[in-house]
Amino acid sequence: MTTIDFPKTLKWGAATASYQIEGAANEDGRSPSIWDTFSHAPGNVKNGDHGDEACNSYHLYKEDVKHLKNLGVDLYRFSISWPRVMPEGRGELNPKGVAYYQNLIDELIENGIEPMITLYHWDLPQVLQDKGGWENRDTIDAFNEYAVAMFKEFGDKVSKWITINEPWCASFLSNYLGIHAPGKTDLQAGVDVAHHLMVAHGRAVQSFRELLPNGEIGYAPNTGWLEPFSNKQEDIDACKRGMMWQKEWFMDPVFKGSYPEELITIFEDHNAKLKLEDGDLELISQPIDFMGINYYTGGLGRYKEGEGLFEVEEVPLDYRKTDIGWPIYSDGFYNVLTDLHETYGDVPIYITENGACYNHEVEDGRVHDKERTDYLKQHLTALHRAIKSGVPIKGYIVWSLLDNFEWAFGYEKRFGIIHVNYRTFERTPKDSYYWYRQTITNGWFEI
Ligand code: JJW
Repeated sequence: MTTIDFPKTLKWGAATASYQIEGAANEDGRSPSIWDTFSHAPGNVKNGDHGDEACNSYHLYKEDVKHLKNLGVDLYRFSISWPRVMPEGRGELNPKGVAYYQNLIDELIENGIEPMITLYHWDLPQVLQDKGGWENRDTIDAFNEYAVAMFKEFGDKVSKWITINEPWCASFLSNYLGIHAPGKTDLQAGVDVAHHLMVAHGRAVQSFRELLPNGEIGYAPNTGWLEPFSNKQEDIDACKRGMMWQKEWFMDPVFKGSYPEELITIFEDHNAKLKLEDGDLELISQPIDFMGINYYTGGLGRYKEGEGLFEVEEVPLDYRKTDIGWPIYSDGFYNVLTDLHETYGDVPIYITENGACYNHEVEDGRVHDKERTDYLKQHLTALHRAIKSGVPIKGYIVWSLLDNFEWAFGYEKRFGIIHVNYRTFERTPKDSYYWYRQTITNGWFEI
């Protein structure tokens, strides 16, 4: 038996995002987001699923907060729906939309749970997409207007803020690979959106410093881990390029004030240009208070001539996979964290997402999701090793509190520690919820 114990100061949390849980898509003055448009267009989302009702958390938030309270978390990470609070994309606030988040925040604080707000978790107002979305630099100004309005509305009660969630997904997965909204397949669009998201991040950080000098702000990039299949230099280099796309491309500008030259060249070889304007890198590289890391999966990679942009292929060895098909690779989590610490120094880190997809259903009022608990144990063990290595980990936030709308996979893929019945909206805490509660209470577990 080994005891895996955590510092008393480590914050525990659970996360969700607006479009994935709220529903009430057409209520109280919310305007459509790019995800409403994308999910309602045939062929984009499994089974034609969309977020019109989702988990109905817009109406059931008090019940969700009860579950958070019972779970014993310190933090609840949720996102604000930009088109709910600012239906025109900029300008006027929608009082009913603002009231929803005001009520949610009050309910959390009354129950001793600290809110952590994500400003952009992919639900761009469609009215802004109609003007070019994140490809248009004007969207940077619109985001700043929205962010400033939120800092003013909620900054007296909320001190932890995240600008952008998973910029790689919101740019390349959405505009180059075409898998997420708005569903484009244009590398130049991917490169433009990636850069504008990072400038928008920097602009919002700048505004935050003026308005809320005592608060904490960061962003939440996602990265997997590619381990070289062999020690051949070509495999090592291929994995490095693959990692750069998710990791260095979105972290070097923030922590070093530059983009990786090697990738700029590869993009140029594919006729996509990084368009930098004066002052962009200064904005992006402003000091932040923490880095959020979203980690789910990893595996082995090797060089393959002509494979994708970076000539790297994943090697399918027989790692166990979660129900979404992602290999379980907890050593990669440890490697990501120690690597970030070595590369970027002592920036405080919150694990803003980590969790597993398993599609267990309710049996006699219980959900026996042992596989999810096993996944969490493995990844928390890797986290423990990173903490012991001196990586400044401040918190761990599980994805997700609830089963929810898993983007292009729809409702079929369940990441919650609480089961949701999508007909009745009934919530049923899973076995992993009770395991996580015990771990939070104890501050340790045994393996
Ligand atoms: C798809 C890669 C093809 C979310 C994907 C890559 C395909 C070459 C989970 N994180 O729901 C999906 N999630 O909202 C944010 N993270 O396709 C939160 N990443 O390559 C969760 C990554 C993801 C993905 C999904």
